[in-house]
Amino acid sequence: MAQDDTRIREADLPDTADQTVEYDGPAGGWGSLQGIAQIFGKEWSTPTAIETLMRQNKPKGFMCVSCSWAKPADHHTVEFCENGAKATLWELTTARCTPEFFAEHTVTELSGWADYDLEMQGRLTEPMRYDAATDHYVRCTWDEAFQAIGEHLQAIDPKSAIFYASGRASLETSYLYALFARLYGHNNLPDSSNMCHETTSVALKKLIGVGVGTVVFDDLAKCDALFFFGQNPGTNSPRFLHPLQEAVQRGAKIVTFNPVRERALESFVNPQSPTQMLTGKETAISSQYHQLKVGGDIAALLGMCKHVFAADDAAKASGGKRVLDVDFIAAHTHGLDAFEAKVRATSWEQIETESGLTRAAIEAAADVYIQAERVIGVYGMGLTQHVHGFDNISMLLNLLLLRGNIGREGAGISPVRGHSNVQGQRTVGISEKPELVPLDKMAQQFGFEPPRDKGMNTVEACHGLLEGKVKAFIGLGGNFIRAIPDQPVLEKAWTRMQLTVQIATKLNRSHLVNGQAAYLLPCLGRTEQDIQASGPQAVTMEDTFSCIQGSIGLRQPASEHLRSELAIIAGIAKATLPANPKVKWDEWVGDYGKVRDLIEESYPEMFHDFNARMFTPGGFYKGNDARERIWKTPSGKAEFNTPKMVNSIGFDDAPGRFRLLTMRSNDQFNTTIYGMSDRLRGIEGRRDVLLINPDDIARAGLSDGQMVWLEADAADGLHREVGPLKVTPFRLPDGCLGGYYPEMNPLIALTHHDQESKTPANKSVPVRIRP
Ligand SMILES: Nc1nc2c(c(=O)[nH]1)N[C@H]1C(S)=C(S)[C@@H](COP(=O)(O)OP(=O)(O)OC[C@H]3O[C@@H](n4cnc5c(=O)[nH]c(N)nc54)[C@H](O)[C@@H]3O)O[C@H]1N2
Ligand SMILES: Nc1nc2c(c(=O)[nH]1)N[C@H]1C(S)=C(S)[C@@H](COP(=O)(O)OP(=O)(O)OC[C@H]3O[C@@H](n4cnc5c(=O)[nH]c(N)nc54)[C@H](O)[C@@H]3O)O[C@H]1N2
Ligand SMILES: [Mo]
Repeated sequence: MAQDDTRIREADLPDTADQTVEYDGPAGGWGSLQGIAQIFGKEWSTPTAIETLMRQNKPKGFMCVSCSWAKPADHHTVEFCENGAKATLWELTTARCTPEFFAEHTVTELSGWADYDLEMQGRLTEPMRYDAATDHYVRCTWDEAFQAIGEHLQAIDPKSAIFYASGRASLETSYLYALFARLYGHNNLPDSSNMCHETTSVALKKLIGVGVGTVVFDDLAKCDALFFFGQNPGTNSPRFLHPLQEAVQRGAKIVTFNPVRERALESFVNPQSPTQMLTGKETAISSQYHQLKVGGDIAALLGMCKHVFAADDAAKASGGKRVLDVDFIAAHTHGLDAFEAKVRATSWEQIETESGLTRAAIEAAADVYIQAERVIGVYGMGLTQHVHGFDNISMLLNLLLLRGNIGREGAGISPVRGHSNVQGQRTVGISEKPELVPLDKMAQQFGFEPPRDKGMNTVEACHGLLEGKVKAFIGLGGNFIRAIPDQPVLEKAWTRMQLTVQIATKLNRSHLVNGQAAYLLPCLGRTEQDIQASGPQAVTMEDTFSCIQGSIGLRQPASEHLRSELAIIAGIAKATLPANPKVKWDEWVGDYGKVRDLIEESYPEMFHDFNARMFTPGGFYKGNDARERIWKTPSGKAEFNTPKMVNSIGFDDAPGRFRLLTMRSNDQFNTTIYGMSDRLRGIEGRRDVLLINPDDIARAGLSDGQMVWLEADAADGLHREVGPLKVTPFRLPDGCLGGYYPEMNPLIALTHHDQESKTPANKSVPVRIRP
């Protein structure tokens, strides 16, 4: 779309009627522009905001603060989407959350406010200390904050501290944060990835030897078919819709498995195409859409594999071309026999019951798979956030391995990552797993003995907190308390900590639940200029396709008191740790290029010539062994995994028990709620809804619009409830309910997580409805 088209005023936009149940329009199109205008009204059309947006995701511009989608070398004039624009404008807001604001409201009062109202106060402007005597946040200087935090950290056992990171902070900041943790003495480095794609990091690492996807951006233009399992590009990675549309237009097939009919996977109008915008012509995206049961993916994938084996049997019998890639399987894989036996032993009847799909539907999907030479399997939280999430991912991998779809152009497995640098944080050492970090190298680089024991991940940190083992928490961004399961229980335990420190751009719930000493430290956002001793600084990020790219902020900072995340980490570290001639915090803050040199020294294969390559258009690729068919697994091969169960939910279907899936709306970025419109699902004006299909409404004796409560039905029997919620008819499979994240989080038991990675199982929570 031409540059002028971004200057749409609200008045130019068509009205959309309030629709409570279904939205028939396509994703993208005018609706996406209106979505931006509705929230940002005045702010969005100011010339400087437009100018900022035009620099988004471009070489020498800044990288989107929203998701981790690729920033292609061959970019569009407007290389941002509805949600990327919202995230940027959210950071550019003119509202300010100042010390005067905190003087007017006690923390207890603020903790009664809605999440939305908290963030609406705008950007934090000055470092604040919590004063328990008056229950207010009060202004303090940076030096006071650093000094006090350093003294608290010195007074406790380092192993009782948690250093959390939400996946936005740059590679430079993340590297230093992890280094600080280890110099101080622990590996307790959980990050948002522990609630997100940790299942991927564990499953893919174990089965193909790399913890990330094998697909690169260019593969999208070369595949013959894409299979979508539980990933919603329309809301969560909207720039994905362009390559999807192109794929459809050149004849590639898209097949979707999702309990929810997500609009963008059905059809799309490209806001970058003037013709499509004017004619309203949509591209149909999925050629098949399979609305399976929540947790039904293992069964659906077993069924597809069953059909592949049957087709191969027929080919063998008739002497035709084999359907299995037998050469690939022989040379590159291990474990086919056990897996094949399981597939053959699983009946179609069981597959149909567990998936909620018919045999004919599953066979139709498998036929697309068989006919395609090059296939990409895409997935998101719909596979990772289950009790048997590991097996979900392994099943998608099994299907791909049967026809050699890993390690070939135009084919592979593609987890779509969340936060803009969540994958990169893991790459440069933010990990509770010491075996993933080059500790020997770092010992040498910085002349110290790093801790070698395993640290706590997110769920373990929460258990540690409940057991009283955790004494201090530092949050590098994010909204930990709101994102985790069992929120009310953990909030109570939280206040027993000796120290809590939050580094943030905006006020959120996690800042209102404080330890005995608490600090709220405001930082620069990625869109803002970061000037240090050697001049303006750039930072780097890794996208979902493992490409690393520089980002330069250009805006005037929201307040003169803000410091960069890197400078804040360095400030705390310097006040905490004894002097070490090899650890030069001031020098590193003065020139981030020196931090990149350190990263290069620690990880020479991925980061050679880091400073020289950081502005490579499209980013530089860090490499991926599985893509080269080098399998760094114990067997030296890619592993078929035989699932022990046929669904991923980890509980039984008792009478009256439902499977609740927690979802993101089109108007939110995780716990940040931009507004009350879930346009692509036709839900407007409220988030306190319980989505349920009309048959289940009737069966449960409820009525449309009735207010009800949800109660957890967890194995531990503890009482957990959320409500009241408005019963809202919505096309979902029988026995499945939908509700919004994070409002539903008090219903999720901390112990309800993926068995292998401990990723909370947010997509299938056992609940009951109480009228
Ligand atoms: N605008 C916006 N963008 C975002 C975010 C945001 O909140 N807002 N969050 C960012 C982050 S951190 C992340 S991790 C990503 C998340 O992006 P996604 O991975 O897309 O995550 P969700 O939207 O939580 O869920 C994805 C889909 O899984 C489906 N699903 C639920 N249960 C099942 C199931 O059992 N089987 C199958 N096959 N599907 C299922 C849901 O209906 C939904 O369509 O997005 C990132 N981008
Ligand atoms: N029920 C349920 N729970 C879930 C999920 C789900 O699907 N269902 N999804 C899970 C997933 S995938 C994830 S990733 C987690 C998300 O968990 P988090 O990453 O912890 O949470 P966010 O909501 O992304 O954090 C938002 C806050 O980050 C701060 N912030 C924004 N920009 C910056 C910045 O540039 N620097 C700093 N320092 N701070 C900044 C702001 O203060 C803002 O309030 O939630 C998980 N929880
Ligand atoms: Mo995420």
